Formats: sequence, structure tokens, C-alpha cells
Amino acid sequence: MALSLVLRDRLVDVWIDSTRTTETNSSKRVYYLSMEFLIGRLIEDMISNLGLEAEARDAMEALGQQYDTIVHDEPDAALGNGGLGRLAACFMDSLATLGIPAFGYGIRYEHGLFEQSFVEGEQAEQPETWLSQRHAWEFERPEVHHSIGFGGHVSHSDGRATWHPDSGVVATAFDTPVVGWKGEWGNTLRLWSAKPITPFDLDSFNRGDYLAASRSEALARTISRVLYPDDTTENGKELRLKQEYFFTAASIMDLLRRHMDEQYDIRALPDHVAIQLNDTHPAIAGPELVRLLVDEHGVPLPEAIALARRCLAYTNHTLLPEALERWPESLFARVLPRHLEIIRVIEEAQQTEFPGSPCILEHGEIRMGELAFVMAHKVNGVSALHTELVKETVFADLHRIHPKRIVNQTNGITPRRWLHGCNPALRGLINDQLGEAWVSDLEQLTALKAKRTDSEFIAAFQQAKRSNKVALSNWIGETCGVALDPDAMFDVQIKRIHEYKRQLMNLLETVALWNEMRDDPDRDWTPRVKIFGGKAAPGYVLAKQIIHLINDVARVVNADPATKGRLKIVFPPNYNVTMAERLIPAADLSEQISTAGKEASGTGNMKFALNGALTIGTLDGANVEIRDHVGSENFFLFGLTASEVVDRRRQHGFSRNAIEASPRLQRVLGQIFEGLFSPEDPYRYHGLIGMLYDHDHFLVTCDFDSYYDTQRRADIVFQNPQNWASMALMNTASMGWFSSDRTIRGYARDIWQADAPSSALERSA
Ligand code: 26Q
Repeated sequence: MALSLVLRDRLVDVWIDSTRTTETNSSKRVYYLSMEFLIGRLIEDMISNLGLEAEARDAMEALGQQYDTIVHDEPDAALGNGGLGRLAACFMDSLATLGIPAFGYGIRYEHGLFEQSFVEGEQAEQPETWLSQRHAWEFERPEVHHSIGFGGHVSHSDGRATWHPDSGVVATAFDTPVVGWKGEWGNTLRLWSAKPITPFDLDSFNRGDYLAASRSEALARTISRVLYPDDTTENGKELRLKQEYFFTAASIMDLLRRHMDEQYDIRALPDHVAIQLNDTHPAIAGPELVRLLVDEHGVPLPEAIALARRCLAYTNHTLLPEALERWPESLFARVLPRHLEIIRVIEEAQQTEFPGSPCILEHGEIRMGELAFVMAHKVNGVSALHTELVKETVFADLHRIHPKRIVNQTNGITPRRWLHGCNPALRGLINDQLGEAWVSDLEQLTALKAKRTDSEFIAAFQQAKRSNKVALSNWIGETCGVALDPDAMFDVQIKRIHEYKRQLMNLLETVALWNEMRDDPDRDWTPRVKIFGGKAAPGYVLAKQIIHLINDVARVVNADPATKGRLKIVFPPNYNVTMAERLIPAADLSEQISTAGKEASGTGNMKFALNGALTIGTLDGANVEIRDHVGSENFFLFGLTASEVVDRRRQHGFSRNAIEASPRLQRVLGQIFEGLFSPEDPYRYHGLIGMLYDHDHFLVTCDFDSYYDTQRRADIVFQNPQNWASMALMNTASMGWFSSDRTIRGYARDIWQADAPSSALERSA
């Protein structure tokens, strides 16, 4: 805490200076609205951005403390589920590094994503309590608050509407400074916490209505209490809608107040404000902004819609139809009656101008994707393939009407955390070659390509990887009790557990490999460690079964002497940002094996390649672009393409046919079905295996053989360590384009029309 507070002290000056500069230059501000910010620990980031690592180490050591122990004492702030939340955190880092004035707006959940443990191989969830010790980086701002209403009715008189909510809460701000590389610019992550409007209703209490007296307290307590742990669909939940409206409305009120305080004309809003919606979760921003412009600022409705649209842009992160948000109209009528009226007007205006336009309101539901699209001046996908699919599928009709609205911004990752911070061994090696400028100009890594035939450099590169693998082995030994061979291939799949991400296919391949090792124990097998990490949504039964199966198989395989230790499976529980920082630098092989067309982008794929792992992957999401950059000869490609997937699914009995054509797969499925890995409960996986035969929606069976063969190809390449390392180096050297600095420049140029102050632009140009 002392170390954090000392650092904090040094942050505030640049933070305040940045705010002043923005005010003086009347720069446009970017507002990034996101339900999730998966920021992880901050202390090392703060230290290295301020360039104080040596000083911090010395100071701690002088106090008889261990620096590394101290920095790991900070709780990992897990205010997000996965990719979408982590992307928001990387974007905050890049916005600050580029010196673009920005606020991140979200919710200060009391409990972040649940903690995961395994009880007899099954996932168990415990509440997460990151705030149980004081959070060093946040500043409570009791003077910054907004009243957020819910429910009630709307009255109309003299052409003006007035919303009379019947309940509400107060949103109060907690600010965390986000300081960029070299500490030159500081932005704000402003997270809202709900407080009761009146702490306590004394009138009701005196009347003896104790429940009514504390209703507002109860509402406030629940709204910012907990992050929804479902990263696909949990539709129709009233509390979720209230959370979405709560933080969105507070954010819109906050930026409007700032605009008015700075004495700008309300009609100049789009010149000063760019609002980015991270998926549809804050899509109510459109109607809310229109509501405030019309009801509070007297702007005529059609003009308000046009003004709002010039401020708003929307990022789509998924094509899975079941993951697109829809709300029952009846729920909206009950919780946000004025917004429902406004949505009807937006719909009417859209239908009048573009007859036959897809409906926002249909079958008694409000479709948030359509709403966000119609209210945004730009809509973006998150990888080249994903953006094309967005145009062809979910928003095909809207794209025809608005052919310039959809643009691509391929995701990126911050090199500060995902190389400089997490991989000191590789960082040191790169610094020796290139100096430190690559940290804010990642394309400089291309200079390393010249080293791919330099045996001395390759040896040093291998040594960096090996030291990371030794460190990981030690940690796994301590936490999982499994001894690993650091010279084995470390094959890692870490991400949320989902059918479409196909952890199951990886596991089936593992069992097949185990079979073959046992059949032919004297062959020159490439030793492998299969590492899994990830959480399943608590209500996602199939994903939880997959976790159980991985743990069941691990128990049997790890205990089998026949493999002579050449195959190990580990699944450390509670995967989070901090664990990713340990695993990624130690990986040889990165598993990016989703069914083509299902993974919007992926960002873990980028982190691995940057840290010198080779990818085994499908042509999905950003894998396509990664392969283009690193070269097809440095990437293990397999599987059906997105359009082949669509065709295959139409063929009757496609999975049975695939299984029948693969004796290897049949054998594995038979073993699991018979209970070889679950002798205490032999029927445990009947449902799961039956699913693969009958409704293998994600084509695990169809891609299995091609995946298995490609894995064996990887085995052979790994037997030549120099060659492997030189391919890995080509990955690191080619990943510069995937810096989130590049992504943010793209948003600033194509969507926000927001410039960085010239010094920052020059520095990172
Ligand atoms: C929706 C409604 C109710 C409750 C929860 C949700 C919900 C929450 C989180 C829906 C989706 C999410 C998260 C989605 C996500 O993380 N998508 C990932 O975004 C990454 C960044 O663009 C991509 O790289 C991944 O491909 C994509 O899966």
C-alpha cells in the first residue's frame, strides 16, 4: 500500500496536467463505454510507465521487503469476463500512451468475475472480493454524482415530455488514473458505484413500512454489486438492464455536464465528444442522449437523433445469434418508459427514411444490435473476417441501406503489458538489440527478422523462452502438484470455456495422442505439456462438463507410467489476467482452434505470437491476419474455412460420417463413453459424446483429423529446436501491427476524428 501510494503521488501531476491541456486546447474527448474493464493488477504497469522500476526495487529492498512478493500482493481486478473486457483495458492503455484525451466509463462492481476452484474435477464458484483490501489506485469522487431513475410514467404537456421515475439510485464516481508509456499523459477510468437516493426513507419508517423504507438502499446495493458471469447470453434479466442503464445514463449525464460546464453550445456536442459503445451493452446511450437533448435541452427530436448519431459509434464483438441482446418490450415499458417512447420515434424515423429497414422493435422485443446500428455513425467489426461476416450476416440488410457505415478495426494488444511487462527475459533481449523505442512503436520489432539465421541470437531467444518455462514449471509444481519437463513442448489453450472455442477437440486430440504413445511407447515422441485455463459461465452445463472431462483425463494420463512423463495435462484453476501473464511467455504452441466464423477476433492469439509461440489455428477471426503477417510457413493451419463450415453443416449426418471415417476418433469417443476416465461414474459423459454424434454444431468431429495431423506436424518441427526458435522469432518480429496503439489510431482516424496532441503523435508515429 505504501509503495502504491507513493506512486500514486507521482501520477497525479501528469493526470492533472493532461486534463488542463485538454481544456485549454478544447480537444475532442473520447468516451469509451464498456460494461467490462478487465484490468488485472496495476502496480507494475504504473511503475514501468513512470520508469521507476529500479527505484521501486531499491526502495523495497532497503525496507527488507521482496519487490516481487510485494507487487503480487495486489488483487487482480477482474471487472470483466474475457476478451471484450480485456480489450477495453488495452485500449485505455493505448489512449493514454497516444495522448488522446479519453474517459473509460464502466461499473465499479463490488464483486468481479467469480473465483474458480475444482472440487473433484468440477468447477466450483466463489464470490470474488477485490475490494476487501483498499484499492490503492482509485479516488472516490463524492462530488461527482448523477441521479438515475427507473420505472414510473411519462406525462406530456405543451409538446414536452416529463419522465416521473418511481425509483432510482445515485451514481457516484470512482476514478482511476490511466497513465501512458513514459508517464506523459494521463486519462481517467471512471467507474460508477450505486448509492441510495435517500439513504433511508424516514416517512415510510415512521409509518411502519420498514420494507419501503429500505427499498432504495436495497436497489442501490444490488445494482453495482456483481458482474454478470455470462459472456454469451443471459437475456431478459431485469437487473442486467438496470445495470446497463445505470452506468450508461451516468456516463452520458457526466459528459453532457462537462460539455455545458465548458460553455459549449449543445449543438456543438459532436465536435467535442466521441462515444464508443463496447458492444450493445451500453446501446441505451442513444435513446438516453436523445432524451436529455430533447427533454432537458429543448432540442427538437429529429435534430436530437441526428446530433446523437454524430457522437455515437458501435463495436460489434459477436456473430452468435444467441448472443445478440434483445429485451422484452414489456420490461422496457416497466423500467424505462420514456426510452421506449423514444425508441419508437427512432424506429419511425428510420422506417420513413428507409422503408423496409430491419426493425428495432419486433415480436414484442427490442433488438439492441439494430438500435445501436441505427444510432451510430460508424459500426465496426474487430477483425477483417469478422467485419465481412457482419456485413454479410447479422447486419446484411442495414449494410445495404448504409453501405459506408460498417468499418473494420482489427483488435490489438498493449505491448506494455503483453511483452514489456510480462516477459522480462525477452524484453531484455530485445532491448539489447533495439533499445527501448519498440515499446511505443511495436513495428520496430521487424528489425529482429534479420536475426533469424543468427545462431547466437537464436540461442539467446531460446534461453529466454526456457527460463520462462522453468519459472512456469516451478509455479505449476507448487500450485497443481504436477512436475513438468521444461524441455517438453508447452501447448497452451487459455480462454473462456465455450463449445465454439473447442477445448473439447483439443482434449480429444490429447487422448488420441496418449493412445498412440501407449501403443508404441518406444517411438521418438515429442514430449508435450497440455495446459488449459479458463472459466465456464456458472449456468453453462456443457462447458462445465468439458472442464470436468479435462480434469478426469488429466488424472488418468498424469498417473500413467507408460507415457514415461512425455505427456502431462494441467489445468490450473482460476485463470485470470495475472495467470495469463505467467503462461503466455512460457508457451511454445498457442491453441486458436475455434470453428471458423465463430471467433470474432481473439486477442490471446496475438499475445502468444508476440511472445514467440507458434499458433495452431483455424482461419478464424484475427488468426487470418496473424498468419498473413507472420507468414504461412510459420503458422500451423488446419480445418474447414468459414464458408466450408456453413456448407458442411447442411449435409445430413455430417458428424456421424466424420466419426465413421476416423478410427482414431472413434476409439477416443468410445473410451470416454465407456467411462475409462470416470470409472466411479461410467455414464458421466454419455450426453456429451451423444451430442458429438447427433448435434455437433461446432464441427469438432469434422476438423478432428486435420487437427490431429497438424499437431503431429508440429511435433516434428519441434524436434529441431533451432528451426522452431527461428519460426518463433519470426512470429515475435512480425507482430508489431497488432499493437493496440495501431488499433486506436485507426479508431481515432476513421471513427472519432480525434487527434492526439502533436507531441504524442510524433513520438509514436
Ligand atoms: C450479454 C447480455 C447479458 C449478460 C452478459 C452479456 C455478455 C457479456 C460479455 C455478452 C458478451 C460478453 C463478452 C463478449 C466477448 O468477450 N467477446 C470477445 O470480444 C473480443 C474482443 O473483441 C474478441 O476478441 C473475441 O473474439 C470475442 O469473443
